[in-house]
Amino acid sequence: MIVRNVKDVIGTKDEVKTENWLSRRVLLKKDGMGFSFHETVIFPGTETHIHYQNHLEAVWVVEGDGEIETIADGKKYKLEPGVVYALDKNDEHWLRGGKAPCRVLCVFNPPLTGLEVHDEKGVYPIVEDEAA
Ligand code: 9YT
Repeated sequence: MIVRNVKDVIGTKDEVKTENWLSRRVLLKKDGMGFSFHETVIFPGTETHIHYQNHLEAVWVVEGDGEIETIADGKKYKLEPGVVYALDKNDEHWLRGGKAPCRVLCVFNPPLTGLEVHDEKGVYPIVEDEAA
């Protein structure tokens, strides 16, 4: 059995920070679960273009606020605690931080190795090596 505390990920290579968000990757591909599991904080007032062409992601909002807008149809969805969204069609979207830091729990299938940061098209590449 694997038992971890997110506190032990903070400040390690598995805490990935960008200008718009930070991601604490608590379970990764190397853990053999078939998915990865992260705590992500989206910073207030930020806007991130995301298009996970190689991954499915589900997101559970636990704190703060924000918005997503699906690019294909321009629909906007308010993010607040309790909201869950699933990018079941690899949906391209804008992710916007609100007034308070938005803390979410995310699952990725296939699992991230831990190295991934969005490229200029908002995509995470498939990483084949086991460097994580
Ligand atoms: C909600 C979302 O996709 N935020 C970007 C970071 C991502 N969740 C990650 O890499 O953990």
